[in-house]
Amino acid sequence: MSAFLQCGKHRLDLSTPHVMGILNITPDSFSDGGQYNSLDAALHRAEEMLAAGASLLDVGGESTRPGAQTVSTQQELDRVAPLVEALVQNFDCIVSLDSSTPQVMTECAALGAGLLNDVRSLQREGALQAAAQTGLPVCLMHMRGEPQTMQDAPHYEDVTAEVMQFLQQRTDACLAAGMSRQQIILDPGFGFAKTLAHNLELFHRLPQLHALELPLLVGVSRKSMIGQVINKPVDERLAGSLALAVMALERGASIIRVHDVVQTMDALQLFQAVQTGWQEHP
Ligand code: PT1
Repeated sequence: MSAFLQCGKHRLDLSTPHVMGILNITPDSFSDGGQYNSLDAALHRAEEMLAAGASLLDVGGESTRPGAQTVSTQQELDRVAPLVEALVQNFDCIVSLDSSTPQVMTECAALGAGLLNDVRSLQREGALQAAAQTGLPVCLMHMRGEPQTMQDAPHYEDVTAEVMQFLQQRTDACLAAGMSRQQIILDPGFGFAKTLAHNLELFHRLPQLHALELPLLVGVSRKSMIGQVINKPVDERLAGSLALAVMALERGASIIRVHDVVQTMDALQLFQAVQTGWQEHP
């Protein structure tokens, strides 16, 4: 497996794990200066997450949580492009674009995005070609169907085997489109077309995914799979999210996608200290 990802001009060292901060774009509410205010708020949030140690910031203009509606290409571009541009101008960081839309990938890569994160694994018409053209690394994630309907009775005979088979197929499609293995990250897609039992089994069996010999990204922060176990609302899932973050690190994940960067970096540093630093602390 390659020891790094070349994210445009930034090189991400994969010999240690990293935190990807989720940068939400609040849709502009009212007329007066809404655009400036939401951009300004996002930049402040970005600054905080980078100061806390995030290696990447994930920016998306489409919600993909269960039941979410799709947005038009123009809407997505209007939301995401100004933020990608401002992040690249203001910070020396890797901007990950959370998008499935070829035109958005192309435009945001030109603005300096460093990673393409697609929950649809480049299955939209023209997405493979657009992504390959950028030369950027891609994160391929497992999902079935579309966010709007994906939680309607998902069924698997063997969720781990079927997720792996899907990710292998999408990897092959990327290679056929001219990408190299050094550009590919895999993500089992927690919370996407999976019941709680599927999510838990997949998490338990995460080490099996290393057979694909590619870096893994895990996103479980505040998700309903945590809520279903501890019976708590989304704003009370921090400790649960941290528990799963550490378990994902133990199972070899390279990148953890989270809302709470400060707390996850603490957990990651403790993980790292135990992994490598114990000899220096007699
Ligand atoms: C993810 C991910 C993502 N998750 C990647 N990108 C979301 N690579 C967006 C719930 O059950 O895991 N990996 N981009 C957010 N999606 C969800 C899905 C949010 C499910 C919430 C839930 O609560």
